[in-house]
Amino acid sequence: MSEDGPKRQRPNVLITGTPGVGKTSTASLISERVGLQHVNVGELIVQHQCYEGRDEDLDTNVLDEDKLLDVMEVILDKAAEDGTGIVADFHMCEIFPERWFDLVLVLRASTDVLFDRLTKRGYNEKKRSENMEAEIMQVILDEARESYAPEIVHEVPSNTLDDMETNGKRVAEWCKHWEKNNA
Ligand code: DAT
Repeated sequence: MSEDGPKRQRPNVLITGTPGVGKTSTASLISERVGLQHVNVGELIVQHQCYEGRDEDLDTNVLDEDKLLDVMEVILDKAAEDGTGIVADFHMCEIFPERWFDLVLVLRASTDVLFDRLTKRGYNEKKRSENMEAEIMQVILDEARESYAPEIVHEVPSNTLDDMETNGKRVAEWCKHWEKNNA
C-alpha cells in the first residue's frame, strides 16, 4: 500500500500464528461476519509463484518476499480504493510493512490441540514437533510484538469453536470502533 494512498475507510487485520492454530478458519469467519476481503497469503504465494528457488534440506520452496509484497500491495491498494479493508492470514508477520495493518491477532493453541491438528494435516514427526516447539516458545507472538505497536497486537486462544466465535465477535466489535474513530 503506497504511503500517499487514500485514507482507509475500513481497517486491515492480520491473523497470524503457528501453522494449525486456526488462522485461515478464523480469517474466513471474520471475512464473512465483518465483510473484509479475505487474503489467504499462503494461497497467494502458490497462485503467483512467489518463490526464489528451493531449499532441498528443508524440502520447501524459498519464499520470494519482494514478489509477495508487490502482489499484496496491489490487493491492498485496490481494497483501499474500493473503500474496503482486508483480513490477511499468514504464519509470518514480520515481513509486512508495519503501516499495512491496524490490528494483529496472534492465535494460540495448546500443545495437545495443535498436536492433533498437525497430525490430521499429515505433517511428519519432524515438521510437527518443530511447529509445536515454535508454538510453545511463542515465536510468532514475539515476532508480532517486535514488528508492530504493542497496542495493536492481541494474543487470543484458538482451541475450540467457542474461541473462534469469541474471536470473530471481538474483531467485529473492534472494527466498528476503528471505523468510528477513523471516520
Ligand atoms: P492455520 O490456518 O493456522 O494453519 P486452519 O484454519 O487451517 O489453521 O485450522 C487447522 C484445523 O483446525 C482445521 O481443521 C480447522 C481446525 N480449527 C481451527 N481453529 C479451530 C478452533 N478454534 N476450534 C476448533 N477447530 C479449529
